[in-house]
Amino acid sequence: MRKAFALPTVAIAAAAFPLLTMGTALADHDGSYQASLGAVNSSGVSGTGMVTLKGDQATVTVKASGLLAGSPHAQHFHIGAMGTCPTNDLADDADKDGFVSVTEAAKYYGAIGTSLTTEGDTSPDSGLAVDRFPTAEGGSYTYERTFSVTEDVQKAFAAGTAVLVVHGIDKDGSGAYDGDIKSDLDPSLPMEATAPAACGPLKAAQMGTMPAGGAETGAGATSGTENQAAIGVGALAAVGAAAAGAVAYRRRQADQA
Ligand SMILES: [Cu+2]
Repeated sequence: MRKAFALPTVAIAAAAFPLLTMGTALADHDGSYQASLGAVNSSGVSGTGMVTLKGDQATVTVKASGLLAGSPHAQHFHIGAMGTCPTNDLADDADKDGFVSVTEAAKYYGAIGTSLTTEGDTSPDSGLAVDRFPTAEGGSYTYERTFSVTEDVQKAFAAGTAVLVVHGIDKDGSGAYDGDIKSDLDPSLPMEATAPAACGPLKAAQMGTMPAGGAETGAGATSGTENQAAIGVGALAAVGAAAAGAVAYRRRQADQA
C-alpha cells in the first residue's frame, strides 16, 4: 500500500524538480549583505555598507561620515578571522601607542581580501593605494562600484567572516594625517593614515534575493521560482500533503548542497 502510494508522489516531485533547479543553481553566497559601520579609535565615524554578490560580481555601496575631510580613506573587505571588530579601544591597543592599529585589529577582522578602490586593481596589493580611494570632501563620501571578487572573499561572505573597514583618522585634530607614530603597515606613512576609523561585519540581509530565503523562513514562500514550482505541482491536479512535503524536502536537500 505504502509503495503504491509513494510512486506518484515521486513522479510529482520529479516533475517539479527542474523548476527548483533553476533557483538552486545560484552560488550559495549569492545575495545581499549589509554592514553598520561603528567607530574605531574614537574616530566618531559612522556609516553603512551594502554588498550584493552574484557569482563573482560584487556591487558595493559604502556611505561614511564623520571622516577627516579632504583626505583619502583606504577601505577594504577584511577576511579570514572572526568576522568581528575591535570592541574596546584601550584593551585592543596592545602596544599602548594610543592607536588600535591594523595589526592589532587583525585578530578580529583578518587580512585584506579586497581593496575597495575607485578604479583599477582591487586586490590586496592595492591596500594602501591612497590615490585610488575615496576622498571625504566635507567629511563624508558615498562609494559605489561593481567588480569581481576572488573565491576566498566569496567564501568569507558565505561564512559570515567578511568585514568592511574604513581607515584614516585625525587623532590629534590637526586636520591632516600626521604625527610621530608611523604606520604599522608602511613606515613612510603616519599611523593616522592607516589606523582603522570604522568597522562593520557584513551580514546577510534579512530580506535577501535568494530563493532559499523563503524556504528558510518557513511558510509564505514569495520568490518567483518557488511560486512557479507550486504552480507546476498544482497543474498536475494531485496536490496532496504528501506531494507538497516531498517538494519541500527536495528543496531543503538542494539548499544544503
Ligand atoms: Cu583595511
